[in-house]
Amino acid sequence: MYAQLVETGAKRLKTLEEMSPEEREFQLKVDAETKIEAKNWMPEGYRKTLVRQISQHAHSEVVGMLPEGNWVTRAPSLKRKLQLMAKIQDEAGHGLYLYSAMETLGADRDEEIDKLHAGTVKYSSIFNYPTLSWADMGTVGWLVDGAAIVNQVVLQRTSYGPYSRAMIRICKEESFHQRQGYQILLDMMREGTEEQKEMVQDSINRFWWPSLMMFGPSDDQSPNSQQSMAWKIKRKSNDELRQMFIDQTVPQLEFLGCTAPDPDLKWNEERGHYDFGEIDWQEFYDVLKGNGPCNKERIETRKNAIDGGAWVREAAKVYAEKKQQKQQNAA
Ligand code: BYC
Repeated sequence: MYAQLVETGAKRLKTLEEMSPEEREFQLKVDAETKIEAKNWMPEGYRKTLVRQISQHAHSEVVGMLPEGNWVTRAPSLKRKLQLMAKIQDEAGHGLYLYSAMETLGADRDEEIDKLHAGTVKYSSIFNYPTLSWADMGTVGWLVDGAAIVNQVVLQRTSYGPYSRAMIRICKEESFHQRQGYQILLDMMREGTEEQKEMVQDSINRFWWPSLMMFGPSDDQSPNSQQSMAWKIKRKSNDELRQMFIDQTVPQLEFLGCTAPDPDLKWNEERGHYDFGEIDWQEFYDVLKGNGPCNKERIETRKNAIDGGAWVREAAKVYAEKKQQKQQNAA
């Protein structure tokens, strides 16, 4: 029904009548669930919103490798080590699909990565928390990938074709991630020592609230949602997704024999949903501002990885150029 936001004191969306013919045609296409493709006309705001969201998403996948990378050398068995490495490699792949989807919108990958390193763009708040024990590998897989799946399953129906197709593939891999995480926790709870069981509960206590924050601010505090929903970039609101996540996660939590650090968490028969306590939004915004426990360390590590890998990129480029030259000479 609506396309672009217009400033009229209070922010509201343009009506179809207020739109230019191009904007109207675009909006009707979105309303009819026709995917928007890279070469189609699109409002500049739509393009910018997608570049912002997809690049943040790509950065999250890449920075998201670091908390788990922390435990590769300390995995308790070869099987667990291989599973963890496979998961981390999948996250790198997700970053690559997403950067590619972003490039279809005319954005430059190197420029966007430079912005990440300069601290001027965001990535998911969750990756600014430390992974302190092996149980965190289970909790990250179960809660963090679990929250990511709830958000991403819906994004498979996002209006921009390349993003939607990247999401379909990513979701398949995320399901494995979530299950391997849950299995780690289940094994620790069923076969572990008392100390290992306590480790699981401690890990859940630390990751519970930050996982709920992954869905973003509540709907009335989310500046981008109204427009993104109208453009069908987002298909469900932050609060709707958060509630879906809680409803599906609490039975899994109970099955583990663990609890959430939330005294207000209880089933509400009337609503048909779990009620839950107030999220500490101050903590969320502090992390977004760069003041989370690991923000500085994460960016430093990414910068060092890029700088340290410069010689590999350089060597690969020279090799490719030489190979091409050889082929041309032979032709
Ligand atoms: N962290 O108006 P809002 C993964 C920002 S990684 C940081 O609601 P929007 C995985 C938001 O960007 C999962 N920032 O925004 C990888 C905005 O700031 P700007 C990553 C956040 O975009 C490895 C401001 O707050 N998933 O799967 O409509 C291992 C206001 O928010 C966060 C995605 O990126 C946050 N949590 O909605 C394991 C999914 N929340 O840009 C797992 C794709 C909000 O205006 N993204 N902000 O300065 C989305 O679905 C949406 O961008 C969000 C936010 C729901 C996250």
